[in-house]
Amino acid sequence: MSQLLPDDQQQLEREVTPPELYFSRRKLLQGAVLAGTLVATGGIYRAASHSEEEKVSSEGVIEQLARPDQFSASALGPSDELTPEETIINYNNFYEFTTSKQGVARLARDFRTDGWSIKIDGLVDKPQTISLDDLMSLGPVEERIYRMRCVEAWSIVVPWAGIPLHRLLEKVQPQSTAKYVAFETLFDPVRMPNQNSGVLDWPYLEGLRLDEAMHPLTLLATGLYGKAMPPQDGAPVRLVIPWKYGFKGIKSIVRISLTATEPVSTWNRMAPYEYGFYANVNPEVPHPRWSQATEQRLGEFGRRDTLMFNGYGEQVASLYEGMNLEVNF
Ligand SMILES: Nc1nc2c(c(=O)[nH]1)N[C@H]1C(S)=C(S)[C@@H](COP(=O)(O)O)O[C@H]1N2
Ligand SMILES: [Mo]
Repeated sequence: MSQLLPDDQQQLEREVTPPELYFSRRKLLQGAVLAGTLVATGGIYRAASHSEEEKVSSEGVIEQLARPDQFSASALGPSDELTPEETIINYNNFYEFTTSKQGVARLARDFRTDGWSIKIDGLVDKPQTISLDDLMSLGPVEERIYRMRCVEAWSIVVPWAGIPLHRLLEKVQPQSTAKYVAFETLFDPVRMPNQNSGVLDWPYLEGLRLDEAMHPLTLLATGLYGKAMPPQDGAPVRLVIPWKYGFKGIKSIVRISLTATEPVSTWNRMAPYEYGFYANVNPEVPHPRWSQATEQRLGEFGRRDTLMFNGYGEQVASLYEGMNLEVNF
C-alpha cells in the first residue's frame, strides 16, 4: 500500500459535494432508493431508542433506520463532517478488483451479490449458513456514523448501516474455548478478476479477538448513506471496526469462524512488521515507512491529528489494559 498521492487529492477536491446536499438529496432518494433496495432485501427495520428516527414513506411503504443516540452524529467530534457519498464510493481500497483507488468503482460496478450467504462455523454450538435477509432480521438495522482511518493515513466519516456483530455471534452461541473470530472474503476470480493476480494471497482474511468482535461498536455493515452497500465498499456485507485501521474492515464476507488461536490476517501475513494483528489506530506508533501522527481527511485542506483509537478510546481502551501497544501494534 502506498501513501495518498497529491494528484489523488486534487481529483478529490473536484469530486466534493457540499455536505448539506447529502441531507436534502437523501430525502429525495429515500422513497425511490431506500424503499427500493432495503425493502427488497426483506430486512426488518423497527425503531430502537434513537434520537432522530426517520420514517420513509413512499407509496404506502414505511421504513425506519434506527439511529441510536450514542452511535449517531452526536458521537462525532465538532469538526467531523460526513464525507460526501461521491467521495466514499469513488475512492476505495479493494484489491480483489484493482490496486487503484479510483478504479474500483468502475471495475466492481457489475459485481453480483444475489443469493449471498455467510457460513458461520468453528467453535460454536449452532453452526449455520445464513442469508443476507437472515442477518438483517437480527435488526433493527442501525445507522452508525463512524470515522474510518486507513493505515495509509487518509480518513473519511461514513454513515454506515448495519447490524452489530455481537447479535450474530450470540445467535450462533460461541463455545467457551472460542477466543477469536476469523473472517473470509469471497474467492471467485471470475467475479473478482484481480484475484488472478498475485498482489495478495487470496482470499482476503481478517480476524478479531472475541471481545473485540463482541464490542457494541463492531458492525457488520450492509449499507451506507441509507442505501444497500455499493460493490466498491464491500457489497453486500463488510466489517467495520472504527477504532482500527481500515484494512481490518474486510469486505464481501462469506465466512465467519470462531477459533481458539489467533487467526491469520492477509496484511499481517504479507508484511508482519508493517501491519500488526491488532492494528488499533495509534498516532504514537509509526508505520515503518511513515508517521501515523496525522492524517488527510478526504476533501479537507491540510492534515489533522490522528486520535488514539481513532477517537474511540473511551469505549475501547479497557480492551487493551495492561497490553504493550507498541509490541501488539
Ligand atoms: N476483501 C477486502 N477487504 C478490504 C480491502 C481489500 O482490498 N479487500 N481493503 C481494506 C482497506 S486497506 C481499507 S482502507 C478499507 C477501505 O474501505 P472503503 O473502500 O469502503 O473505504 O477496506 C478494507 N477491506
Ligand atoms: Mo487501508
